[in-house]
Amino acid sequence: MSLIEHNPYRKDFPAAEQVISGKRLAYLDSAATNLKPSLVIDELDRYYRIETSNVHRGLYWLSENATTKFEATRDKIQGLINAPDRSQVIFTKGTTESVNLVAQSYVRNFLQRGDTILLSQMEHHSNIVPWQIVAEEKGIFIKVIPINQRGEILLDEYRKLLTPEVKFVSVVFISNALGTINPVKEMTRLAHENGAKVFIDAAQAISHEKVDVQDLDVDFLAFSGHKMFGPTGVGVLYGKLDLLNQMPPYQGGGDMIDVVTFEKTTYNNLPHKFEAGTPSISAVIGLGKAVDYLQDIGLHRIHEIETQLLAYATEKLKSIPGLKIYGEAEHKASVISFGLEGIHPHDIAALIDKEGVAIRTGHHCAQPLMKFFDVPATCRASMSIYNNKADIDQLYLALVKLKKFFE
Ligand code: 7TS
Repeated sequence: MSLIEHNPYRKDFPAAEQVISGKRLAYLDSAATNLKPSLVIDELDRYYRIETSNVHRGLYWLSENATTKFEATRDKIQGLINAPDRSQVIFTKGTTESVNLVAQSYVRNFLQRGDTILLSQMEHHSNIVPWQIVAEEKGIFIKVIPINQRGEILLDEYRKLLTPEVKFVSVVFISNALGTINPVKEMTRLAHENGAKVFIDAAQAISHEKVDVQDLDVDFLAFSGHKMFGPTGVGVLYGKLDLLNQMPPYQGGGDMIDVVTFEKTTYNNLPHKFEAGTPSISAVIGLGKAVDYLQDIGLHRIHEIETQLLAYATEKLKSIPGLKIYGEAEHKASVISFGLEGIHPHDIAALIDKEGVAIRTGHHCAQPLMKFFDVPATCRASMSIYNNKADIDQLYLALVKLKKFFE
């Protein structure tokens, strides 16, 4: 347990070591957004302090420098996810916008009335609602892949659902609410055998798991910069080239055009066809540093720390009488959803906040999942590479104190 006793990466995150209202902070809400390492913060500072300028237009040094850094992030992301071509990396605002882009540009144009989309019971609202909006309009059906009480997808039921009408499957790689790591490679293979396209929501997976788009053979994949140690306001959509080339633009504006006349406009090539307007330049440049940071540490090390954190936290929390954990999948990331018998989750979060513990409480943007477990909300402690044993001990002691208060 030495890695989580003296976590060597904690010092890289200035926000990890702070005192709020007299209490040491135990930040256990990394599934919502993770803390940022100094090298990302410094890069943002440099951009705003010295290197500010727009991209893809100026012929002066500052603009060329910003463009070079901006496009370098695309190359880094291409390497990170092993995309065959850099033009398959499209910058969006985040996972949510990436889903909306594919719903509006692909599903709206390439699915027909009577077709079916499959989603799992554990999806985040942003991997439900954008498909629903198009489905309602176009007369497309949505069916749900069921899960078991441990929070695992029922693969046999999924196989049965794959009928010829199913043209599209969208599944989360790692559940934000349960931590379940889904068998997305196998699910993609089965969907393809059925002739369906596959979208993977890798919002949580990108900082915990190997995400190799060629190995997974997915058609589309999305994630957000702020959940991989990068800034907010930027995310990525990856797509297969033939699909992206066939798809019409999602939004119109500057940068996405080739020639504009009032009679007819022609569009730019990939990836710019899908990047209308001034992008979140600082966020993209900062994201480049986040990729460097992730790769310097390496997935092996991330797994090592997170496995220790999950094991220790699970053991501590389970020792509290009346505490129930939701989601005990065999393959699970460092997320623990839980409830305490007789105490509303919101009371738990509000009271342990007074002890310096930051966790998320609520439906985690996964109301259908809460309905499945028949609870209005859960508490969620989610851990990342900067957390240590003391953070978990602080959560444990705050919960024990809270239980005494309610007795
Ligand atoms: N998909 C999953 C699995 C997520 O966890 C989230 C955000 C999203 C999609 C949407 O990402 P965004 O960056 O576009 O907002 N999840 C959470 C969460 O668990 N708590 O706050 C945000």
